[in-house]
Amino acid sequence: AAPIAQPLSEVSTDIASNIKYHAQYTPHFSPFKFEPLQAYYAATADSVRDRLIKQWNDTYLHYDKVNPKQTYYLSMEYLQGRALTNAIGNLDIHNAYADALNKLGQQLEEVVEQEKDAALGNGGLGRLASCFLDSMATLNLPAWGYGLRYRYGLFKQLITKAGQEEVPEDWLEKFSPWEIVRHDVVFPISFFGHVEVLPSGSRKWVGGEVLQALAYDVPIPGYRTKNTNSLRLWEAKASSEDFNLFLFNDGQYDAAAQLHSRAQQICAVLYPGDATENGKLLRLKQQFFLCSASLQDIIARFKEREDGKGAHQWSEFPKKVAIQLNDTHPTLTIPELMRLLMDDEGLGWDESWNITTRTIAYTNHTVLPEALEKWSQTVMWKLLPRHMEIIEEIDKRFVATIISERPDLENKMPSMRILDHNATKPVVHMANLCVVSSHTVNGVAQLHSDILKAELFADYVSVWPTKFQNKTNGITPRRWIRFCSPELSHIITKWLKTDQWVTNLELLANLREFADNSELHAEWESAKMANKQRLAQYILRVTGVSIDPNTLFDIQVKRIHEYKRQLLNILGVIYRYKKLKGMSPEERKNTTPRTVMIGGKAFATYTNAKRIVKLVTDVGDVVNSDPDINDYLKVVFVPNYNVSVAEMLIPGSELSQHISTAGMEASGTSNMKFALNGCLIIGTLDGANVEIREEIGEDNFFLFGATADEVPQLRKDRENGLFKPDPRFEEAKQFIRSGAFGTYDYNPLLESLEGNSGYGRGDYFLVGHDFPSYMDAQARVDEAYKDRKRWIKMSILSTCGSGKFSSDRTISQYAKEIWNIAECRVP
Ligand code: 26R
Repeated sequence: AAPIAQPLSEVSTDIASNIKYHAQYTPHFSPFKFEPLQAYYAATADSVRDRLIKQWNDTYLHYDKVNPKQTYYLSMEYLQGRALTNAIGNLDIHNAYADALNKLGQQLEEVVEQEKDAALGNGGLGRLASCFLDSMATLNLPAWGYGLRYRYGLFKQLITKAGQEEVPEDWLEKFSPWEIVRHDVVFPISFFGHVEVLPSGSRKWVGGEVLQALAYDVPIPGYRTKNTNSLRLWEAKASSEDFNLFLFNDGQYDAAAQLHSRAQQICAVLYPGDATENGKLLRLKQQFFLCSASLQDIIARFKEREDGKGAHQWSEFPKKVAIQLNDTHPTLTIPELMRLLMDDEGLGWDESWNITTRTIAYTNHTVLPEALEKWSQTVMWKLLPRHMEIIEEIDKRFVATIISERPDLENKMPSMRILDHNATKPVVHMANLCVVSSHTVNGVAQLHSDILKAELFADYVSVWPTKFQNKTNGITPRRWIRFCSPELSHIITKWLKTDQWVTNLELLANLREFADNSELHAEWESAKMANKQRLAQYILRVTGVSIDPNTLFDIQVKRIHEYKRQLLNILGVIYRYKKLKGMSPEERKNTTPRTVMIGGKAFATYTNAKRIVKLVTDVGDVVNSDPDINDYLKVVFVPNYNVSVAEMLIPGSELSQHISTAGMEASGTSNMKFALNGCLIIGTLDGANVEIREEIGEDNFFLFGATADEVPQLRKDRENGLFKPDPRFEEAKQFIRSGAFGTYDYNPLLESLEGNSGYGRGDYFLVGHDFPSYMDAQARVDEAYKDRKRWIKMSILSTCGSGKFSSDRTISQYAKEIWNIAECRVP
């Protein structure tokens, strides 16, 4: 029977005393130097953790008893952000915690701010993994995440006079209250060594360097359900036997602890720079560490659940285990599973191959050639000799099968096979290994999946026509509207007369019937205004720039990359500035005042991306201090864009830019977050934009630019000298050259837009081609914004059309169409 609901005041009194208990008996800070907010953050988190641990144990026991098929999501990245608001929101105890903290003289909002973001990811791929975890738990799916516990996640971005500077972001400085170290979950991980042939003829990988993988579990609560899944993060350690006491006592401290320091390197940083051979080796070690530890854990659990006495049937494995590879980063799962089955469990090749291919599925997240992983065979032979043998065998058998069954494809073999011998440097094509060894391969938006089938994987499609699927990305509506914009959420709930939309996002469509209702308009506008004011205060605090909430808030936030075309955005701003300068004060009054915000991190060694950051800040300095223009245009670079900053920016946005060169952005996911929050999109027909536009209606989307199928011809035309630049484009570039934004050398950036071809030249990303249609679309934005009623209606319709983009929908499709797993609800 359901327990009788306790009144809020009683619950919050219990919580308050629980928080006080933790402040006293789980102290993380000296009681003599009591720092209230840190202390309260820790105590509050510890008290939430008690509830999570209870649910999490119940969930584990339930899965153990039912023994359902379970999914394991393997990812080198998770961009979790903060956990507190999400945890109390999902546990449905937000108000009680706010109340309890009040009783203790604290503000929940302030306590929440004390938590550092867990930024164990770079961008879209990592944040997608985190949204998926939320949906898997919410849908009561037996599905866990596996990843690495990086000591330092994504760097912190400082903006100085010189542009972007990177410093380590110490998310574990004070410890994380959300992780639970599992001293009972440890597996050995080997590197290097050699392969021995045993008298039986079977092969064994021996010797080398052996480290230990230690598990840290982060509980992942579902929304309003008991199911609480795990994100298991591995940390690398050396064992005490590897500590040489003799050397240490001899004063040779470094030598004494050599393996300990090597172990520390493995999880030291997210994505170690791979420009050097050392860096490449470390990244490969990280990848193998994740794959090997996770597989040993999965296999141990499979054996345990099957009967625990060694009577398990290996043929059952694919019926109990689904493994999803988040891009090619965990590809080594494939040869490692083969090795464990053959060398440790004694199965033959065919049986092992059958199990492996029925277990593993692969998601592709990019078609950019520079992001397709290729590992040097030499490095792989050294680090993982047995795995290279297995990869060679997979390659050999694949080639043999194709030659015998599809002789027509013989001339395609060089691009289809896994090993590339022709290159001066022989490499392993990880994507090819994934395609050959997985039962299913998917792209992340319809257009992207179509491009995979038509281009990157076209030859495989003719061999395995049913292997390729689409799973359009999604985002969790809990974090990305319910918790980050309570104002808008309450309005939605009020008009829909239910809060079911939080787990059934398609219900948002029912708001359409009120799209013209003036009462809703007034409420909608005031919620948006409150969010804009909150954002303005934040911008003032972190940049010192004061922005006016009555202007159009125009935002582009994402990793800085030439294909994402922040350069197009800022060139448009520069042109707008120049036009405003040339207007009379009267003429200016007829323009739509805008605040343009751009944010995102540039990879530390990506020079052109850093130049773009510098250009945006320089333009901002000039425009914001120009008294003629100030009221009509401001330009802000938002520093250190991360999940928490996104939670502040997105609810306060009115226009957001998703303007990549068509065909290059696999999906995009922030586009979904903005649209859900009633923000209009200016964008190209790229990635998920295509589907967003379909859902919210073409009238509510500011479209411009070349389409993906036009791009190759446009590039050819350009090479043949057929490109005629628009005078507005020339004017904007000339304005930079004139020194209007300072003396920094922008020539390399400008040169990338000039010429007809060549590396870093020839405008590969078609900024010049799309510039005129972009400016036209911006003019349509200005017009639409002047008509308040029309704009608010469009904003409401954006939210109404966002139902498809819940990660609950995405994950349900993975569960049904790829994993073949079902709900396993904790009673
Ligand atoms: C191997 C290394 C060079 C590397 C390449 C690329 C490491 C990390 C990446 C990240 C890429 C794969 C990524 O984040 N892709 C993004 O995935 C999102 C989720 O599917 C998409 O929305 C987004 O369009 C895509 O760029």
